[in-house]
Amino acid sequence: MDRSEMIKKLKPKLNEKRFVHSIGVEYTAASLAFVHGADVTKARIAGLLHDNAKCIPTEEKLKKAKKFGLPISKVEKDNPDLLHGKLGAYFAQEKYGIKDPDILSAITYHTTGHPDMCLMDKIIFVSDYIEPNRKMIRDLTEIRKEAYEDLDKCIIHILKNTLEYLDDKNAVIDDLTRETYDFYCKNR
Ligand code: DGI
Ligand code: FE
Ligand code: FE
Repeated sequence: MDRSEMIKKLKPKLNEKRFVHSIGVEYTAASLAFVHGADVTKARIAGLLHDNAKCIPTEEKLKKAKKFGLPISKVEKDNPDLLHGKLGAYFAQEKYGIKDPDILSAITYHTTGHPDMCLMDKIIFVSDYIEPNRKMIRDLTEIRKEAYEDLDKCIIHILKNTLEYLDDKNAVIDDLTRETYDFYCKNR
């Protein structure tokens, strides 16, 4: 499937803001792939498709994940929006014909990250946070700079701020989010 076909399929699944964000992640992922030596074409596809399941209503996410036999943790059951990565990877495979494991993994883990990410996982995780249409959040200028200079430092910074943000909101923190943070702090 070429890019214009993917866009034709993707656009009606998203609202305007989410579509604009997805294009932003596509190009940000391409620029990070230039700098860090990853496959630019794969980075663009993963970026474009990463949130393809984001706009499915919350309870529908849970229903669909069950229907497709995807693994669902307790935290995901209680916060089904967290499932949009796993569901997105499922649809990438089934609806967009993506077979590449790097692309599917990057989509799966883009919200929480996971310990010991491969380069493509890191690029999508970071692009999602720094793309130009994101509203300015704390440290974003510095985090954007780190993305091009020191990817692991950037990941730690993003996770630190996300954990603080979730803590302030008293949101339940997914095990993977904390495990990812601990892993990258330990491995510096
Ligand atoms: O889908 P996007 O908005 O582009 O970005 P995303 O996939 O990173 O999702 C961001 C949301 O996910 C944000 O509201 C914070 C939330 N989130 C990230 N990690 C966790 C989390 N929510 C909970 N409850 N637990 C987490 O560990
Ligand atoms: Fe997302
Ligand atoms: Fe996103």
